[in-house]
Amino acid sequence: MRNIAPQENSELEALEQREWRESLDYVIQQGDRDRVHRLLSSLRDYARASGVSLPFSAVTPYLNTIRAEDETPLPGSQEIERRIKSLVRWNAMAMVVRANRASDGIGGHISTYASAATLYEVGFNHFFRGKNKDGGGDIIYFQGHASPGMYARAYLEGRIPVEKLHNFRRELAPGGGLSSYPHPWLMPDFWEYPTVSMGLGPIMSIYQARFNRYLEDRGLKKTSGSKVWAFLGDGETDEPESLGAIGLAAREKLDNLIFVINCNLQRLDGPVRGNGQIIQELEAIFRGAGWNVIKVIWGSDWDPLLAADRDGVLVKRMGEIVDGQYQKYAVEDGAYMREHFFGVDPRLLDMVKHLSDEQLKKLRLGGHDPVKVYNAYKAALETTGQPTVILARTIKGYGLGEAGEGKNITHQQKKMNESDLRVFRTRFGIPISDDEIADAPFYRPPDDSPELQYLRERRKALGGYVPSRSVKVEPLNAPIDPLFEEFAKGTEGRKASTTMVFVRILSKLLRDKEIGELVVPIIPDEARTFGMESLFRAIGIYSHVGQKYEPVDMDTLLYYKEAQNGQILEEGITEAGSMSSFIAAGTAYATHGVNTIPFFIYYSMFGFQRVADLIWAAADSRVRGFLVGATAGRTTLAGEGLQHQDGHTHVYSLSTPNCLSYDPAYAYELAVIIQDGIRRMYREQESIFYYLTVMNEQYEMPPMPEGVREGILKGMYRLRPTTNPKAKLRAQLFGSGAILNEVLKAQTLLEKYNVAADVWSVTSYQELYRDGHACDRWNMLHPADAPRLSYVAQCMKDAPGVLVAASDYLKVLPDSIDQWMPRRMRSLGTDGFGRSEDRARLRDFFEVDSRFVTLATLAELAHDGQLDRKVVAQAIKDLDINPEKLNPAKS
Ligand SMILES: Cc1ncc(C[n+]2csc(CCOP(=O)(O)OP(=O)(O)O)c2C)c(N)n1
Ligand SMILES: [Mg+2]
Repeated sequence: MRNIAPQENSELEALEQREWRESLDYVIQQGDRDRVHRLLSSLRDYARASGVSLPFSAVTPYLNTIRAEDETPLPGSQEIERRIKSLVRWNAMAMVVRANRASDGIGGHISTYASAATLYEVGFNHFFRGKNKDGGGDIIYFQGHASPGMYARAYLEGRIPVEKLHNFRRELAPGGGLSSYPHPWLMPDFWEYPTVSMGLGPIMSIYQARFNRYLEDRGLKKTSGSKVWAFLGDGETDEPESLGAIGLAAREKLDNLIFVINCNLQRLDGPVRGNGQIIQELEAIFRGAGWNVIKVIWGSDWDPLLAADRDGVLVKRMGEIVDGQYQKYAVEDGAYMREHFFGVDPRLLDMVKHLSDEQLKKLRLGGHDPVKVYNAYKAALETTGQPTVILARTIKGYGLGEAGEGKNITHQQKKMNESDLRVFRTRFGIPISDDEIADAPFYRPPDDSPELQYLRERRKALGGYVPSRSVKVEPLNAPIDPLFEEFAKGTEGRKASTTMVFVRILSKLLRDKEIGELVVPIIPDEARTFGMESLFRAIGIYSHVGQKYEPVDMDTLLYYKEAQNGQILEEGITEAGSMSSFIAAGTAYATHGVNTIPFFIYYSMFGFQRVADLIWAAADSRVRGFLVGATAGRTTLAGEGLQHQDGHTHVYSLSTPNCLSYDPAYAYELAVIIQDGIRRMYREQESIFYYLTVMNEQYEMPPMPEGVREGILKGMYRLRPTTNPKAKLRAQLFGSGAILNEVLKAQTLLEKYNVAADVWSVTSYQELYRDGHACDRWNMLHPADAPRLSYVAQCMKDAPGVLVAASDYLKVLPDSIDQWMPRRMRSLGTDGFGRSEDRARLRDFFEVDSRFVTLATLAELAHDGQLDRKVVAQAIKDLDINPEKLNPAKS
């Protein structure tokens, strides 16, 4: 090979480049872009095959994805839309300012909505479909901190009266107020999806989009007309939940899903990526995951400059500025921009010499330009086979000027002084006089003004107002009671675990003609652990594309069957994703008018402990369904040890007000709870959901005693009274879940010490605790009425003897109902870290087996002066208990 001198080399290269470009131009001019695609791909493959390693790049230049030449003009009146937007801006700002004047420190956010106003207004005027549109309308996750903007718009729409605006963040004010953020629990006619815990909106929206497909594929509801929009902040993308499921969205080709990320480059404290570029970073991540990425960085003002950028110097300059510096340009004046942005290259300076400093300052960014945003949304809607993410560049606190625009403090800005208000008013042309401005009054033009007429007409054409929540679902009246009858009989000598019983209940429900199709089993890669693999074949695993392969176990009875009408949502190892599916299925009664009944079955340890915030969002969403924590119990799940043995999720679950928690021991208890749950949630339409723990210890399931149904549901009932009620030494023993059997054994052991004990099954300390407090509260508030008796007190009215409770959970659970007990109660529980061991040793270690229940009862009797302490000391020997053993609560 001949050596080419560098000079000669670059000339040759320039020539080559020109020739190649001309060839490409020829193909482009033919108008077939797919051909260009194929050509370049084949060239790339050829280069690779010839040993040329091409650097990987997931990013495109720092430019808008949609070229100006490819844009369509905004339909409708841009001018009226601008005026509407200004009014919303003003009222949103005034709401926060007024709230903080009325009540200093009440909070609220001005700058989030200020930066996102165009992103929302283009949606409201052109895209967001309301419930009256075919397909049920769009599902929209509004960014939580932008809520003042949504309220301000609803005020213009006439949906929220001005009194409520006065009471923003004052929900307890007479007449009610507006909740700080989107909370369906608090505003059930308005908000549909809670979003303010950052990261949850994005992941919920992904699984919602997938669930929409599921409903359609399974013939339950036609949803293909509906889009799922998720609006999120750029700072929010740091939450693992925000990006953690984007792979699923691409894999499932969810073209019904659109993310809009408001890239104002700032979060609460300061820049999201001061030293980097969040837009480029997100582009790479989303493109890598297989999403369609649309960048909306520059507004139309920049189009002529870019058109004049023949050498690519402007594009190069745009791409080399880091976000912290871009933020600086936002707060500085035009002269600074000229000097520091354009000043690095005479060609750049030349490009803007016709623009004044003021004009430079006003060069709009893409996210503030309705035409750019409109075209991005339109392209997203037209995209097939992929979800779309729109990365829109904006300025945080846009329009606040000196009061906060682009400043690091802007997120926390809640106040505006008179001169700030005046500037804001003038900038957005709000007809409020100087005399009134100091008050920051709300402004709504007359109903027949062009703005309000336009706004109403647009919403009418798009199918009604959003956000708006209305429940239009028929109560489920199918007779389900016969399904549960067999469980009252017990297992007639056979051993079974409550997990096995649960699977049997689920299978029966699934086979039921009327409600079977509504059941949605959700499992995060744990079906075999829970013995649920028989469902694979019976009802199939949902897959939009069916099964494109021959499963290795095809010749077996229980093969791994994927099907387009499959019913199980086998989510893989993602409790967060599964929980998001649970929320989608458990709120379908409101979203889609379909009573789907989700059962999310998971390792109990990886539920409340891992995804409690999503469970909180589920509760806020008024979800219905059953969370089933399987292989539960600190000492019942043998072998697994510290990370898997759950002895505390029942304590977590108590914190969720509309979640009913149960720790049942027997088949009939579980059956009664599920049966009643379905009645309450789907027939009575109560907004509650259930947390049930089921265990893997197998024992005989007894038949259901007479008259215990109510007790099971209320939280406790007398299971086995003593045969010797007249005995001198008496005790009441309380057992739950698998530990109930230990308590029953203790009842027999205690007979040797002449102690006669009654045994109670406690199915829910949480329900007992809630009832006790509700009762006390009522009594406190109604001193003239006959006092009510808590359910615990009613049960214990004539129950003699010392009180000892044992469960496989923290001692605090029994302790929580101590105050309604007639005497002090001694609690045994599993405080501490689990161990890898067998059940017997674990129960000895945690001091919850029959021996410890016996010992605790004797110790209580001695404490009471009814028994000589020597008997207790002897019992310690008899029961082979080491008094110097480690304290499990601390070791
Ligand atoms: C899980 C969670 N952590 C922290 C917060 C507190 N918080 C509220 S807004 C905010 C900054 C938001 O920044 P970004 O997502 O960029 O939104 P922007 O307001 O800039 O649009 C933070 C940290 C929260 N709401 N949720
Ligand atoms: Mg931000």
